[in-house]
Order: sequence, then C-alpha cells, then structure tokens
Amino acid sequence: LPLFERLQRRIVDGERGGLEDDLDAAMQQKSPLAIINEDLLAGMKVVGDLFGSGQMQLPFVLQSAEVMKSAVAHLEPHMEKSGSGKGTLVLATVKGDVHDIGKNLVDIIVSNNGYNVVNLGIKQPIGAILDSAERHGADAIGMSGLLVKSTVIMKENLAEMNSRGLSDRYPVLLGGAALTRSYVENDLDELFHGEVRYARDAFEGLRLMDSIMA
Ligand code: B1M
Repeated sequence: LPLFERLQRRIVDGERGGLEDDLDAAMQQKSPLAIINEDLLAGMKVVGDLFGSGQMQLPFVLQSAEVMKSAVAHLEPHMEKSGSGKGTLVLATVKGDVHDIGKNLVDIIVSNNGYNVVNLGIKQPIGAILDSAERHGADAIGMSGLLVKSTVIMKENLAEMNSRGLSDRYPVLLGGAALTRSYVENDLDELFHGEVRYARDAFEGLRLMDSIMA
C-alpha cells in the first residue's frame, strides 16, 4: 500500500510494527497535524463504522485506539508551538466515559497554541473538575464525552455548576461525537446560567478559547 493508505490501515488493523518509520516518512511530506487529520482520524472513522455495524469486536477497537495514541505521541513533539500564558483550561472526559483520544487532541492543539491545559483524564466527576478549576484559577472548563449517556452527564454537570453559583465563573466548552451543536447551543444554553459553547473539533476548541480570552 502507498504510505498514507498504509498509515490509515495501521490504525484500522491496530498494527504497530513499523509505525514510527512510516510516520517519519509521512512527516517529510506533510505536517504532523495534517497526518492526524487526514490519515489517522480517517482510520479511526473506519474503526467506528466497523464497530458500530458489528464487524469489529471491542478488543480490536482498543488495539486501534492504542496505535492511534502511539502515533499521536510520536508526532506531538514535531508540532509547531506558539505563544504562552494565554490562559488556563481545565479539561476532562466526564464521569462514566473512558474515551480520551479526542480530549487529548484538544489538549495538544490548545496547549501548543499558548494555553496552560490541566488534563484531568477520564471518568471525572464534576466535583473533581470544579475543585481543579478552582485550584488552578481556570479561565474555562472543557468537558469531553463520546457516549450518548455523557450528553446527559454534561447536562447534570451544568446544573450542578448553576446550583453552586459557579456558572458565571467558568465558561464551558463541550465536545465529543454524541453531542450536536443544537443540543448545546439551544437546550444546554437555555439551562446554563453562564456561557456554554460547542466545539466540533479541537480547532474549534482553540478558537473558542481565543474568543473567551479576547
Ligand atoms: Co467506544 N464507543 N465504547 N471505545 N468508541 C464509540 C463512542 C461508539 C460511537 C462506537 C459505535 O458504536 N459506533 C459507541 C457509543 C454509542 C453511544 O453512546 N450511543 C461506543 C461504545 C458503545 C463503547 C462501549 C460502551 C463499548 C462496550 O463496552 N460495549 C465502551 C464504553 C466504555 C465507557 O466509556 N464507559 C467503549 C470503549 C471504547 C474503547 C475503550 C475500546 C475505545 C476508547 C479508547 C480511548 O479513547 N482511549 C473506543 C473507541 C476508540 C471508540 C470509537 C471507535 C472511536 C472514538 C475516537 O477515539 N475517535 C467511537 C466511534 C465514534 O466516535 N464514532 C466509539 C477519534 C477522536 C479523535 O474523535 O473523540 O470524537 P472524538 O473527538 C473529536 C471531536 O469529537 C472533538 O474533537 C475531536 C477531533 O478534533 N472533541 C472535542 C472531543 N472532545 C472534545 C472536547 C472539546 C472540544 C472538542 O472541548 C472540551
């Protein structure tokens, strides 16, 4: 297979051998970010479709996710970095949800563009997120979640922020495959007393941070 198709295949097949050599060769031709966006994420999309249609079993999805993470870790040091001290984002995958590839991409993109990102990891209850936000003097909170049930958790989290009187203190960014823009910008926005915004991808997350800090 040609190089870029092979990279995509490696994600789908969960095949790690030779991965780094292929990534190094790919970086001769395009930027690390382009490789992630055009090739690696295309592979994850295939994985999601195969899993969703019952053609791929969970352990293989996990292997694909591990190869994806190794690939991103290999590319990350080669990414352009700019700015510093623009503000602090506390970022987490919500309670009950283990998906973290998207969240970690948000971390990389936002921190490479001058923000301090406190990445709390997966399955984070709102109490832990709010404690961390306070401790780090966060300028915004980012929550990620891929399960449909995570969209409900996000709603509960916003309600909890309302009841603790913290809605005005922290603007909230939400992202993840199960969310829709209209759910966030209509339903959740109506419920939340502060600012809640939807980010379709990591770059929109960065743009929203820039607009919050402007
Ligand atoms: Co799971 N999984 N999974 N899974 N998994 C999905 C989400 C699913 C859609 C697959 C499917 O059925 N087609 C489905 C959810 C269905 C639903 O809720 N309706 C699903 C399921 C069912 C499950 C389990 C329940 C399976 C089981 O156990 N029977 C289980 C859940 C466990 C749990 O969370 N409690 C489970 C487990 C797993 C693995 C562990 C095997 C693995 C995760 C490994 C890991 O993350 N470390 C996994 C994977 C890999 C997937 C799919 C295939 C790929 C997800 C991914 O990494 N995509 C996924 C299929 C899909 O999403 N269509 C699926 C690439 C990633 C870059 O995209 O995270 O969407 P994403 O991030 C994007 C944007 O959404 C956005 O930016 C990124 C791009 O720039 N974004 C943000 C995300 N967060 C953001 C935050 C922001 C801003 C932007 O600001 C705060």
